[in-house]
Amino acid sequence: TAVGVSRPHESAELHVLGQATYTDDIPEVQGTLHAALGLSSKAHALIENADLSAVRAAPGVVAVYTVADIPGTNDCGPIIHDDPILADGLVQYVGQPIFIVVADTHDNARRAARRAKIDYQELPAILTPQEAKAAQSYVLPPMRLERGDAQAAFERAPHVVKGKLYVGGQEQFYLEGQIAYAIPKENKGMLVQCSTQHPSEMQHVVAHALGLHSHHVQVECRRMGGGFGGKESQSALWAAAAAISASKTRRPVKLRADRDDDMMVTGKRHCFYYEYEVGYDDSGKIVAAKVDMTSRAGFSADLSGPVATRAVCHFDNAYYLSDVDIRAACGKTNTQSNTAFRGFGGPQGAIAIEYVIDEIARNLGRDAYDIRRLNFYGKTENNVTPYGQEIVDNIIDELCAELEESSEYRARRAAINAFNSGSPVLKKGLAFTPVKFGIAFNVTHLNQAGALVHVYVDGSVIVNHGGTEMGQGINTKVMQVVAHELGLDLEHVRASATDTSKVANTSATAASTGADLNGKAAQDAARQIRERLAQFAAGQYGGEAADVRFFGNQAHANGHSVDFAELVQKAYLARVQLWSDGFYATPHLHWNAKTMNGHPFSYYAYGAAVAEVVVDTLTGEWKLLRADALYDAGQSLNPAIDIGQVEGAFIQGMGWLTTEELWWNPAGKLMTHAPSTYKIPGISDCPEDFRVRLFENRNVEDSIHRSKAVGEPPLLLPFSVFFAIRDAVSSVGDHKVNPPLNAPATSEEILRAIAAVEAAS
Ligand code: MTE
Ligand code: LUZ
Ligand code: MOS
Repeated sequence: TAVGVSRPHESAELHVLGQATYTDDIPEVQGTLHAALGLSSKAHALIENADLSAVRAAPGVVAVYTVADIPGTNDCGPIIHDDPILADGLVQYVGQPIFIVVADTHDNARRAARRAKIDYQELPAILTPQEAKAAQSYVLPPMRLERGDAQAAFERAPHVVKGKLYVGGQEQFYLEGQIAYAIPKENKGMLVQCSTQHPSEMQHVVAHALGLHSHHVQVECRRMGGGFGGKESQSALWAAAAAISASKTRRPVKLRADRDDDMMVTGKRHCFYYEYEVGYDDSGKIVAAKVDMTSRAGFSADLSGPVATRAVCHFDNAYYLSDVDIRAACGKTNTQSNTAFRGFGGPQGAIAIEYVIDEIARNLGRDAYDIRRLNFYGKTENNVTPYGQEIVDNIIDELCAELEESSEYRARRAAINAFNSGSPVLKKGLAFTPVKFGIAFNVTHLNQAGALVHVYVDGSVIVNHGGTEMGQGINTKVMQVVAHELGLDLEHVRASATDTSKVANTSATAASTGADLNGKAAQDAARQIRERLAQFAAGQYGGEAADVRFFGNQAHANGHSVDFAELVQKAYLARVQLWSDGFYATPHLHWNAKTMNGHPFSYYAYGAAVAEVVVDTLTGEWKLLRADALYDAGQSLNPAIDIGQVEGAFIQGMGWLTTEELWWNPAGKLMTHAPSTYKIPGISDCPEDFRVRLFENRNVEDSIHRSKAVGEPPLLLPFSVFFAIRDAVSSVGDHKVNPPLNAPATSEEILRAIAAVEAAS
């Protein structure tokens, strides 16, 4: 069997040999030009005059384009069309593209872009979610989900905890930056090779920008060097700018962002500001919850609406909240337009309730893990989410029990208490946090996928599907599914680049659904070919088509075993169709956006983690000593890849909550726009003792081979690191004071929290 077994990533060897082709590695067509973007230096201003003569006169410059040169629509926004490709008289953040310069080389284009002389008339700028909330400045109408009667429940609640929290954003920091290479083709055609999670959206945006139809535009992506959500919608600007330039010059044009431009121009994970109020009883059971979240959406809507919806639908995390009032608003700010990032609002929703539970535990003098368990969803009662979905696959108790034991949580808690009582400067902390994550696009119609499987006459197989490879291993998994369906070893199957001319109208590879959706679509295609071959084999060897089996690179029919390649050869001569399309649409999904009620998720993925840290209370430095993570991948299609996903997400989420700090200066310029000032985790930040395992489970939903998605949910596992740090800080005050710790918990933030605890003790 090809599924359910660990297989190396299909490109692993190419990756390590440096032979995997990324967009910038594609051999350039003769005559290729290079573009760069001219960016706004003001956060909010009217452009009074743009003098681009020095740009035009710069060495190597071939052309300069502004909004007036766009043949079609000046828009690269998904869903809501409020994202100009080039600023049209108004700039709304520092870094907003104003013009495109096309030159003979990449360096000449970048040097020329800096020569612009632009006069601005500055306008007042809003930079933070708090300011946006105060000014009621939103990119979309605020949303609200209510269940029960939170107000009445508060009046009955024996205790109430109330507070504010700020959780910062995060740069995707894909290793391969944004890039697009546009090549004009005959008869208005345009080929765009780009690094994108969403080739179909790039096709639509480019077609509109050029005033063409979708059939004029072909978008291809072999692979990305990471996307992490940052190339779901925001690869569009680069694709459009390259295509506009190629269309005007009638020459191939490549636009490759350098890291600083990439970080200045593109959106990131939304930071969130919360005001919360939660009522609980003497045992620590939550009886009422109210939260008001405001995200920093940036200057336009982009995907902020669905991100906020997912935040609302993950505020419960793994907990039954009977009476709730959950509000979310997308603050319009004069900053980059924030976008998808692994978890897509889910982490931002769930961390708020975890923060509150942490406080309830401290207020009651109890272990936070015990308060968490007390509030878990039930199996047959207390099992309906605030948005009305019944949870039918709850395994959080079993999963946590297993991790509690394997991590030796209780014994280590006692050991840490003993250590801390004898250690005045170094303080250890421990935390156990659970995850429940809903799987499906919360926008129902996006839950569809297509695939195309070709069996060639020599018996080799190629699969093309609508998903994109960003390192997560979707191609490997889809190849495994196809190989399994046809009874072949994996090396007989190859995956081709994602291409809008092969599978049409695809969804973004996002919401962790890539393998779920495209795996099912590819299975559907392969199944049809297998059924035709079975029919043919039954005709050749007798017996029923339904009894023909495919395994071991052979077909087994009525006592005969025939090599797959031989059967294929014969079937071809008999004019049997040896290729097929396939399609899949996730069943049972519905959602009412007005009432925020329905069945938005196909199933839930679960997990839990335990983290142990040591904090130096004099410097704020800390270290993750040990992390244990247990994740429910259902019947994993490929355990090795899934464990890699959990490890990567854990470290990435840890970076978000600890060291990765985005900082805008008072004029609204992002100052942390390079790795010199923006600290992502390095290998030395990974715990020496890192124990990641998959929980034995089977999806109750009919997912592809009963597996579960893995891409995003493990990003929530390092909540355990954040709360372990908070635990260590809280030991400074004998766990009697709730440390006011915002994220990221940088060393400075940790020192501030320690000072606050000391002052209150
Ligand atoms: N893993 C790698 N190596 N690189 C990535 O860019 N993106 C993540 C996750 N894992 C990403 C990754 C995100 S944001 C998503 S939504 C999923 O992969 C998408 O892929 P899948 O749906 O096929 O799991
Ligand atoms: N919903 C979601 C979405 O849950 N995840 C996504 O990545 C997404 N992208 C676009 C629209 N809705
Ligand atoms: Mo992932 S944030 O859904 O691309």
